[in-house]
Amino acid sequence: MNFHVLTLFPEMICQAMQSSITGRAIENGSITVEAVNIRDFAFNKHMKVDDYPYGGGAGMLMQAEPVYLAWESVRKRMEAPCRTVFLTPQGKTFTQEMARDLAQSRDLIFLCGHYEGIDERVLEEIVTDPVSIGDYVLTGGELPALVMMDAISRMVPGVLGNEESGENESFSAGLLEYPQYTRPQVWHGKEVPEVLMSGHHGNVDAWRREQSIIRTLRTRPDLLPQSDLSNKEWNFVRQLKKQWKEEAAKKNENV
Ligand code: 6GU
Repeated sequence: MNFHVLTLFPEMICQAMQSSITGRAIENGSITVEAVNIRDFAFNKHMKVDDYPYGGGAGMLMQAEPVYLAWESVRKRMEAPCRTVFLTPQGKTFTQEMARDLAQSRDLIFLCGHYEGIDERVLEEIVTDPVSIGDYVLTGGELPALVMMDAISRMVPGVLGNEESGENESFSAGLLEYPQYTRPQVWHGKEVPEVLMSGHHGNVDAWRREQSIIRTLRTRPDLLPQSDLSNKEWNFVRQLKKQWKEEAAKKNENV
């Protein structure tokens, strides 16, 4: 998997990608990361790449030509047409499913905007996938591009160890991850749940599954309809809801 990032802050991309698991993936050749500085494609002596918006309004826009030339410098080295992701709050919200889909490509181009945006005409010509990472506003597309490359890298063979699979985690079964514990057995007076010390794998698996359901119902109930719950587990969910409702009512009586 080859990532090509068009940005005004190439050092931000390289620094972050060279750390931790993505850093190891670069070293073992599973992924490559190329950061292309859009400013290198400025066509004036001041290296200026932004200008005022026609029609007025706050802030500056990135001009079409430097962005196009930067993109073209990457694209011309490629045999096949290549997906170009534009990081923008106006895009489709990034999901695990999109990560899985994008991980099928051999090359991906990411275009990071800055200032108040980019001239629409170049976006029309080069962008295949406008993507947002959530409903909040950031100062630029670099952090979102890093978020996406991290999530996509995990799906690439050879990036994670053999034991961990990119799919065998929180979102794959549609449930949140269960709580985990390591030594010591008692910390700040809190004991590790006894079932985990029992050595009974069946009971451990059942407890973990139950904890996943409890957590998901508590913080992300919206995920449950798309999860793989059995009829018995749905009954457990109904029982939990009833129990929590009663507990909340009792608490209200006391105030
Ligand atoms: Cl992709 N860009 C910016 N600037 N802000 C965002 C975003 C992207 N996704 C969420 N907020």
